Amino acid sequence: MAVICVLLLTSCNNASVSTASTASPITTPTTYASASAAGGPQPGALLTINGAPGQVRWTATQNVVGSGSAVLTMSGFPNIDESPYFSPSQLVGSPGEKITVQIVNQSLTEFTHNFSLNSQNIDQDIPWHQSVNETVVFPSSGALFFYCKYHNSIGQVGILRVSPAP
Ligand SMILES: [Cu+2]
Repeated sequence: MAVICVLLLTSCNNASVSTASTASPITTPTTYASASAAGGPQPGALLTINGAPGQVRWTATQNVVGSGSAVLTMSGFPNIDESPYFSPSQLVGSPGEKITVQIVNQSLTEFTHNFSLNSQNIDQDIPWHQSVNETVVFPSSGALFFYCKYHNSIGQVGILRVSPAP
């Protein structure tokens, strides 16, 4: 039911939203993380990770090794005050691997979100119910953090990792 409502909202909204030059309407379906990896954090948990620009509101991890691309959605948990998150919250790739990430703002409420990755000079707003493609590069080791500069203090932080999930 929630998914149907969101899809209806999306199609209604697309008719009236002006298209920013760097953004395009959402074309991907709404998905919510519904299960965590075995033994991993529970979806919705706030993780404190050294070096991160805020706590990570955990959704899921996705292995993108060799895939060249990923879809990153930005929304909120309806049952946790719409706390903003990235889904998946962690992408696992090869050292130095370059991928194109489609970043989709499908918030239930009219929020502008943002994708920032300081070391790669990315600071990109994504208007409500629009999406943007960005090229990102995995680090040579360890992890890099991306975040929404408007909501990183309340958990909208994600991870590019070249080693297994925490
Ligand atoms: Cu945000």
